[in-house]
Amino acid sequence: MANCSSCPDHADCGPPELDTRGFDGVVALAGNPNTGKSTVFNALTGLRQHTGNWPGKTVTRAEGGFKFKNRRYKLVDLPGTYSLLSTSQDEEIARDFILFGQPDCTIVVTDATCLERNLNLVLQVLEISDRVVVCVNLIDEAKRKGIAIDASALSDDLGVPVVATAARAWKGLKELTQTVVDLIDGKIKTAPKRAFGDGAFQDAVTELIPLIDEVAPDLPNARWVAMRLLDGDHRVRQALQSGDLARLAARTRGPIEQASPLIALGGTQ
Ligand SMILES: Nc1nc2c(ncn2[C@@H]2O[C@H](COP(=O)(O)OP(=O)(O)OP(=O)(O)O)[C@@H](O)[C@H]2O)c(=O)[nH]1
Ligand SMILES: [Mg+2]
Repeated sequence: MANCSSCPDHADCGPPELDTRGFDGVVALAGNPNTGKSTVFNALTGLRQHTGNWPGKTVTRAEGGFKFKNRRYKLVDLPGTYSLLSTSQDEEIARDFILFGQPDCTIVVTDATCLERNLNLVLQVLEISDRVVVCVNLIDEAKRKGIAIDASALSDDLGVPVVATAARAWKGLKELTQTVVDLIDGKIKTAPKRAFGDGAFQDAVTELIPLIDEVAPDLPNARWVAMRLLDGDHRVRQALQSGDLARLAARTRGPIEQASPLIALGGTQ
């Protein structure tokens, strides 16, 4: 939006680059389309947001800040996606930000009325990051439909905290924020559920990781790259071979998300 500069928080927020000065942490909001990400974003930021495009892309990025117990966190609204694996710009942006932008926490907003479908994305995010909180939103709508969600059992299954919310009515948002902050502070430990595959797959992943580490020593998640290579992801392979993945991994958070290298490299858009 062109009128960012008139916002009272402008000096503290400042797009287009992700400027984290003055913030105690960065929180990303991911989720399938229409699950209430923007509703959560607006509630937490009090509608104070800066929007611009993701650098080099036509996809809108909304950033805002929220305060919790005298600390300030930057909140980044990622594009709504069903997956992090395909070739769409939105999926690449979300994936690159979670992987290379290394937010201190990623909230995956899910729809309680069709949770199973949403868990596909949750599991993919868990492959990439262990700093994840699952927000089961639209819990009011689920109740209306006779669907009960056992957040505690789901949390045990996923290995990360799960918080039920009805964001439009502001229900559960304080617990969500507290959980995010506790996770950032290390008071909550996670053990994300990850796909292990069969023995041969595991052996291949184990064999690949040190080779990837050699080529791109600072990669935040070589295991994920190994899995993508085994899955035949040609853009990841090209990015690794060309050295772009290594260059990307070596950068700091700010400049990292100025490019979405796996898109830039891949050709298919
Ligand atoms: N009943 C109910 N409706 C909600 C809740 N949260 C959001 N909504 C509604 O769900 C719709 C989608 O919400 P958004 O916040 O726009 O969802 P989004 O994930 O940002 O959607 P995209 O950006 O299009 O992917 C809106 O009509 C919201 O008012 C909730 O907890 N309960
Ligand atoms: Mg939205």
